[in-house]
Amino acid sequence: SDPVIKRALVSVSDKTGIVDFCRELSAMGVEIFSTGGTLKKIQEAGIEAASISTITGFPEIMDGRVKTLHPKIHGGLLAVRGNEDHVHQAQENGIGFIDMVVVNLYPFEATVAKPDVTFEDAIENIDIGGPSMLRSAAKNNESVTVVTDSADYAVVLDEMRANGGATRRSTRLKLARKVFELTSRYDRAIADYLTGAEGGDTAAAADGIELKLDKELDMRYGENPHQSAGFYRLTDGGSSRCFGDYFDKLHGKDLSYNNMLDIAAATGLCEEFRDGDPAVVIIKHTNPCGVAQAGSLVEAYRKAFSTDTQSPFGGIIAFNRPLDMETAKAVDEIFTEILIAPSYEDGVLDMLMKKKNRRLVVQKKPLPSEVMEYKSTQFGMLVQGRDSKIVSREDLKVVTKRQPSEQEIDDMMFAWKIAKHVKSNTIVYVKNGQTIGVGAGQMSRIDSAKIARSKAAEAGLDIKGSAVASDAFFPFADGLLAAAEAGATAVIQPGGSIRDEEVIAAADEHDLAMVFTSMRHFKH
Ligand code: 93A
Repeated sequence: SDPVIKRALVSVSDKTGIVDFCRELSAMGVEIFSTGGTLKKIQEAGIEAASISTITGFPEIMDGRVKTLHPKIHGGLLAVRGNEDHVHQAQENGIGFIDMVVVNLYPFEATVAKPDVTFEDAIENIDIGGPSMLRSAAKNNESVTVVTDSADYAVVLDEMRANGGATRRSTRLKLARKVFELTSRYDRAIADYLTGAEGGDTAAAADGIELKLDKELDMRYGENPHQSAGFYRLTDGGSSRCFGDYFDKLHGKDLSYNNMLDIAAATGLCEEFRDGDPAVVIIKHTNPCGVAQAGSLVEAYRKAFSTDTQSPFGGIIAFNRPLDMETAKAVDEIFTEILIAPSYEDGVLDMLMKKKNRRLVVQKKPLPSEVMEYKSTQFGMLVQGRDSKIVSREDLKVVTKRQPSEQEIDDMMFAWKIAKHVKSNTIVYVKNGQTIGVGAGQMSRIDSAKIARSKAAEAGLDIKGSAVASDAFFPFADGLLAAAEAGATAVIQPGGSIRDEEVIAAADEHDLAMVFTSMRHFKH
């Protein structure tokens, strides 16, 4: 028969209706045990109740992180009443049965929905003891009644009154099912929040989050003078970021809207070379017009600049090393809008500050890699995780008869890192750690390839023996044949076209070495 409820454990964050419920339980002779805040509330209402500590013999410790996690609680909930061994062990260990659990959880979802929630705050609101009691009670639903929804208080009371102080089996089962539905939702919310905090599964993490924008910088205008604009600190879920967190502007006029986009493009690409040799990235209208890596910063600058000696005027340059005097003097030969470096060596700032309009920026720390990216349209907002992945040498799959040489692999890897940061369609030629030609943002891949090739010719750079990267697969052999004809000997591309076989055959025919990355890098 249904067990009469004699002892109840009550621990609720949402205290709605709890006083009335406990008053009725108490009137039916149920002994009530409770945690800190809940106990206070029901005792203040004049209802007889005892602290959980009278059961556990333990105080609430670690700021309440451990209050009900104790064998005297879980033994009392989980013991199978009809099992002699269980009953015997309970007696031996001074464990009294608990027949009812009334628990609702720390408001995790409400907490992380707050725009200014901190990560610590979110973590503290992960309830451990509550779900544990709910699960123990729900597992032992044959004997234990578990109530987690204040909407069920009245139903449970009615049933107890009609049933000699006991609930019915069907009700206990239904209540147990409710528990596991709640705890799985609860855990899902935690996992989603943590994914958001690490920037992973964006589709799940972005749902329901609130974005908060706080003006950080005024801007004279937007992309064009007739558009108003500003720069804002962005807070999304658990993370928050603004320009000043990562950069200091040491000199020059206010940064403009377009400057911000170019700084993002320059530093985003430069970070691909954070750990390697000295590297220089020259950006114009968010696309790289020259990138190089060399034994010294000045050499890297000269190589990057030689890719295209026209476009860098009014461009943005990022360095992966402290800016030294020799490089600074080379840079000073032309007008540059913005220089971005991790620091400036002695005397360099003074020299560079002579040009009033040139902005000098320090990047204080690496940019966050796993943040969500937002792009607004007139009809809503797109959200995606960052394209933070880059293939490693080990990921490259050689698909041609000819294996690439070490130099070709180096150049293909270098070209691939750059291609990721160029607007699609992208074709990048690279030789000896230097861009030879960049074709960006064309509607057809063939046109990007033509532009890359003609840029190389214009700059008088030898494209023969270069590596070429394509941000997405070559749909036909023609693009590849054009690259071979231009003089490329190695090709890096995602692969995955239905005509891959044709493309590979063409590569073999021209003695190219080609690798597939199985990852594309569209950039719109
Ligand atoms: O921090 S906990 O995970 N550790 C526990 O041992 C514990 N026991 C109950 N949270 C715990 N609770 C939760 O405390 C309950 O789930 C309930 O939400 C809350 C009620 O606390 P109070 O009675 O102090 O307001």
